[in-house]
Amino acid sequence: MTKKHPVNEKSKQEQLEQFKTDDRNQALTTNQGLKLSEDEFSLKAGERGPTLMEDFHFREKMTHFDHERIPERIVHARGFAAHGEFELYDSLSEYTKAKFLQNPSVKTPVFVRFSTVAGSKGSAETVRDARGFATKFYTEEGNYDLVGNNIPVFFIQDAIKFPDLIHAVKPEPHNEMPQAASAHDTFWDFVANNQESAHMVMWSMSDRAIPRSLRMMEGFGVHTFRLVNAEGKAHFVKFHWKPVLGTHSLVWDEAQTISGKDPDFHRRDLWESIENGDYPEYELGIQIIDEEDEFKFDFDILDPTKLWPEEDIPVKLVGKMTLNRNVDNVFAETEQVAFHPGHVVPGIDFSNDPLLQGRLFSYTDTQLIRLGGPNFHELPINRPVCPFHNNQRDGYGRQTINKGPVSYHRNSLAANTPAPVPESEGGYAHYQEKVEGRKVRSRSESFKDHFSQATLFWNSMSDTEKAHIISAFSFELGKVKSKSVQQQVVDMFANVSTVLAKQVAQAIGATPPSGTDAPVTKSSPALSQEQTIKKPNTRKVAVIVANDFSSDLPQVLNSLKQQGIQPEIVSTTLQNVKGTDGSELEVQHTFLTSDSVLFDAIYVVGSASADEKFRKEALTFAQEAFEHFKPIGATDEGVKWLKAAGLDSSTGVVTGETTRFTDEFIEAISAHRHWNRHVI
Ligand code: HDE
Repeated sequence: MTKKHPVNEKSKQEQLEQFKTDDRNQALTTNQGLKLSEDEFSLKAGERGPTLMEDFHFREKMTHFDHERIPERIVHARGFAAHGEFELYDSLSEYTKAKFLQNPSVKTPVFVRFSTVAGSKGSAETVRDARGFATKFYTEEGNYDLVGNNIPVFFIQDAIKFPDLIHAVKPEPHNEMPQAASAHDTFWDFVANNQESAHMVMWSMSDRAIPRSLRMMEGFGVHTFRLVNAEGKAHFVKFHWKPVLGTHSLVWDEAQTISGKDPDFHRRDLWESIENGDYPEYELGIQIIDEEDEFKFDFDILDPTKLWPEEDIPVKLVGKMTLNRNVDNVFAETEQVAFHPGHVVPGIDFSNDPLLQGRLFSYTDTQLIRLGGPNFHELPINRPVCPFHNNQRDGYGRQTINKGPVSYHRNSLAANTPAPVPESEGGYAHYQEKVEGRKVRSRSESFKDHFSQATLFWNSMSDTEKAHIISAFSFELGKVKSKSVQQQVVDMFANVSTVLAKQVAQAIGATPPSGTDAPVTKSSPALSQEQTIKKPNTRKVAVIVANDFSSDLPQVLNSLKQQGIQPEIVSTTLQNVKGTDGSELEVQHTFLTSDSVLFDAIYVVGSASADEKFRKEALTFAQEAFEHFKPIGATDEGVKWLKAAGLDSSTGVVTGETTRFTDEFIEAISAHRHWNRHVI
């Protein structure tokens, strides 16, 4: 007898509501529900006497506190998450039978956790690193997790090397330095001696590793997966997330300053956007390869250090994810969420990528230590929205109360239930790939080209992006103490580009390689962020205003707001600033509490009555923004100040002298950065 699997009766949000509690206006109690009459003094033998063992309230409160922390994730410890929903554009039934990919009218609840990889839980968020992009889809057939990164390839080809990679990138064990940084000897020693890392290192030295916002970065499933349709036909696929706001980055100097000024920069940006109703959106894309075409490419599609060039295998956009709700409690949701690439639904299957195969073991294993036992699936954030039944029992933290004496299969006492369900009724059946081979510890010859795609990446970059990559290598290797490691890395990356290797060698005092690069035969424009969507909305502008600002200002600010731009007033104090016509503006930041690095653009207004100190502070903002290639606008007195500082006649600097000031400033903001300033 099989029971029909009830569908999505409850949205994830409704399910989570049952577990929420509001402690406001409630009596203070112990965890046993006992009301307490006092909570500030422990129970003592006399006012000046020793504390008594009998004080159960003190012991409960202190014991709970002592156990408040759980182990942080060994990787991706620093993360932030939000709820949302996924909507499909058109049925994907041609490729997969996954129910949530059939019907465009179904909204699938999702929970997405973004993260850095190397740093500890409290580390800064704008460090140079890959970003995790993990999505849990709560589907009617169970949870599906797409646990990806913002870089489409990985450092290694076989999961057995993951502990080595992570040991090398984490702070060095003898002195636990540096935190959340790859700029040290052991990481680069690993790179030079594990040359399969070349392609991903190119990405992590590029602007991709310092995203402007979690809302403005791509996501990739990295591995090749399989989609399987109702007829049992499979296709190889790669998954992509494409941010609707385009893919944008910080510049390195700015990223480092933000690490100090606001270590929470990315979570604040995500949190505030959602609170403002500027919901982050990402389109889901798939690249598809027919099974028959598996060997048609000049790379092995099982090799996770290879991407599928979008110009050869286009990305089909199949749906959109919108993040529209912040969490209520970071520990309960963001910290306790447990992702696993093995959380799949019928119609989604694996490839034999040896990195993916190893991940299929690692994630459950890590949850056991991190979440303290095998019942983490019962935590509210991890529960599927459909029912789950099996013969698993007991263990730490068990919440389900399974009724009846039977907890085994096969049985007669419960009519042999819970019972497996045939594939035709939704039971998961692994794709029947034909496999044969000898047991070997070795790697396929087809995995041995480590440099072609690293070169493809390099050749696809704009001149500015190339300059940033050279600076990133020069920074990172400049921090490496071992001359030998420095030289090994230069020699290794000469295989990618001698132009790159020579310039890095020059910067770090290593011996440059000889030779020149082969003529470029192939590039992939999709890899360059220069090609990305450029939009003004949600961009933050620091509007530097003093008393006696001109009466035109409110109109300019309104025009910016109409484009979804967020002007925020910066002044000397938090007192309202007053205009010449008596109007007032609320000040959000002072020169003390903010900094140009925390904004996308600067608008210097000033006024004739602003003093010298104000002018200097305003110019510090403008100068720094100028060096970070940011759009700068100026009207009124601000124009004179910029002129005097020589900042006026450069690209991306728009002054009130033009009659189209507002339009031009909006255009300059949309462009994100103005690279041809040659400031560095
Ligand atoms: Fe992970 N990875 N990983 N990883 N990974 C973890 O699982 C692991 C890899 C990724 O926000 C851990 O729950 C191995 C690639 C993300 O909670 C752990 C290998 C990609 C997250 C683990 C990889 C990822 C993790 C640590 C090599 C991109 C954060 C905590 C075979 C496709 C998820 C945890 C979150 C987390 C193992 C490589 C993405 C230890 C063994 C490639 C986004 O299980």
